Amino acid sequence: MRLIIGNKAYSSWSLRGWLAAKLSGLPFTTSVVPMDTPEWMSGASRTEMPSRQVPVLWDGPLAIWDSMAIILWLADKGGHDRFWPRDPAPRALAYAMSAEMHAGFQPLRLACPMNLKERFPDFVPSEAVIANVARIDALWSEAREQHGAPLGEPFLFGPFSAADVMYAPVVHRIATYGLPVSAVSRAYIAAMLAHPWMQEWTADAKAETFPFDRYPVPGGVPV
Ligand SMILES: N[C@@H](CCC(=O)N[C@@H](CS)C(=O)NCC(=O)O)C(=O)O
Repeated sequence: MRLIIGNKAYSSWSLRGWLAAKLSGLPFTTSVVPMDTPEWMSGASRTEMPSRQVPVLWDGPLAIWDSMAIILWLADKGGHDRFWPRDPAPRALAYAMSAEMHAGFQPLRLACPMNLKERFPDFVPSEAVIANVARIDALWSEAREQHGAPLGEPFLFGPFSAADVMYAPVVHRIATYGLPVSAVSRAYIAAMLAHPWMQEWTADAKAETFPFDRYPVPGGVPV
């Protein structure tokens, strides 16, 4: 399989696709297509992207685009239990909160783009961003307290799962913009940032040299 992604420093949906591929345990190669180059803007570098977006997974002749479809495909192929909790109560919550992330939280996504090259120590969140973060904090706390912590593992539902894949860029956003969350969520963020796949992605992101200024948030400090 071949996964096509955008800039690791900035493409939050690409991070989800890549983490899903890692979680599948299946062999895959990764092609990074730099975003916002003249080739990207003209579409010349996006001929293998049916929706003209990243991520796209090519499995032989089949294209699977969109992070949620990639999770579904890889869970079919790599084993459902690798991706989702088996018991009904945690599985219901994992499905619902992953879908809520995939479809929502626009204020947070617009105001706080994923950026692995900078931090924003003086960032002042709007009320809408605070409300998004409070909702995410409540979801994370429910997952951790009712399902993750009792299993003795640090991720939302215990072992690293598709729900962690879906929220991974939010972990970065909260850390990058210093957004306020509970102690339970802070511990979850620390566990996520220490995960070897997150560390591998971040190291690659920091080494990227592609020019990119789509998200000009003021006050950035290089990290
Ligand atoms: N719903 C899609 C969203 C994918 C998406 O918005 N990808 C962005 C990059 S993070 C993209 O390719 N945008 C097209 C563009 O920048 O022109 C998914 O879940 O994968």
